Amino acid sequence: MSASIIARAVAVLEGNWNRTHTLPATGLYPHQWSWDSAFIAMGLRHISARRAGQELDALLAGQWDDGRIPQIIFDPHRDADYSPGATFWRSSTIPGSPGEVETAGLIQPPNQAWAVWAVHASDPEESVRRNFLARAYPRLLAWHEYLRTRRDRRGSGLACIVHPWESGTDNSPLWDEALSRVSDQPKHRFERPDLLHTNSSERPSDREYGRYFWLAERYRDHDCDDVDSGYPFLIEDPLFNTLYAVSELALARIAQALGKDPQPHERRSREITDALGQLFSSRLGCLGAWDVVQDTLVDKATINGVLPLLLPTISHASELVATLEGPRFLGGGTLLPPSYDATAADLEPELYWRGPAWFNMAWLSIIALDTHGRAAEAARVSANLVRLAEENDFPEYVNPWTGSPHGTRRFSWTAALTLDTLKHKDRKLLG
Ligand code: 2M8
Repeated sequence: MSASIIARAVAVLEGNWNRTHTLPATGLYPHQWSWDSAFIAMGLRHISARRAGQELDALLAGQWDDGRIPQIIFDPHRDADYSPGATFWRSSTIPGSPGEVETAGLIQPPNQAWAVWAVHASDPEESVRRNFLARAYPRLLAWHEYLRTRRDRRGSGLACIVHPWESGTDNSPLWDEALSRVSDQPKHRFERPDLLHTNSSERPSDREYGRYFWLAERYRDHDCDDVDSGYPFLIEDPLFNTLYAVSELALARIAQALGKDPQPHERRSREITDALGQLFSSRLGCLGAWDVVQDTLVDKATINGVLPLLLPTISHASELVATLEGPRFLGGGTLLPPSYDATAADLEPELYWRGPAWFNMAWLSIIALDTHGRAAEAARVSANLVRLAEENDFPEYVNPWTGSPHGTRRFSWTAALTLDTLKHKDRKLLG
């Protein structure tokens, strides 16, 4: 099995490679996405650490003066193929954007430092030859400084997202209430080129897109300025902040490798981890999200709220393990963990982030389970991840119970994380 699946996963990544980076999928997602590139690098490093480094270099080249690493770096030749594209964002007219490339103004979850460390560790000699860590470190520092100074909107120690797209879990039920307060009538008349590549029943609705555009438009029209008062969508997402804390641990390793002091990063990671503990809901047995505008906990069980288990010192770890292994996620006959509570009446098993199982979340769950000594369940999820990827041509997501494939196929992070899963047995965080 393994030889042919490795060859096929490599072929997906080769086919989606575009000069300096990997497209998530050639039709549906024709640009470079931030957290996709970090997940992709986790797999690419097993084929070529050099290419994985290039992928991350290309991403870091899109950094803005304020430190943000943008959600998307656009390929100018494909502007008509994805919406909103470079023409919508017109980033080069916004002060502080990078001159060389056009980007989105939003961000995505901060898994980039984790990926930089993983790529370095996979081939330290190649990394040193390319001066990879020394070049990446100041950029990653600026990125985390941006999150700390511009995105901690209530002084909790956690970073806020200002748009569902920034979570990477775009139409998760976690954002429903906040979105219901947002107008669905943007000025921009948007197209839906995404619907040329997937069934509309597997994508957000036009109404949701209206709200996404309204928020993006408002953010863009304020020059993507994070001190815009009266902004209606400010949420602390538990997964975004978990990856932030993991990435601080990675920065500690990077600092040490460069002969610098790792302690500030270890301290910062602890602060984020402790602050995350405040989002725990004992009713759910996992974390909710914090709505900063309403000052309330969004009390819904999603995979975002279970994955803080990635952090070895997260509080309520035994409850989180029980929730991940219980009926809401892995205990109810599912093959991979659903993105939303399997016991929720409104779960939709084939609709994007409202129920389907995603391979990046399954991969993170494997590491979380191994981190907390649950090797047998980690091995079961690993075997299912590899089998469902192989049988279905590396789909974007699957029905958690039947494993039927949905969304696009030959999806890059599915292929990359399959390669990484095949490579590792007992996973350790940052291993
Ligand atoms: C999806 O999000 C984009 C917007 O960023 C979209 O729906 O068009 C999400 O699954 C996100 O997590 C992912 O990074 C992106 C590209 O794969 O697609």
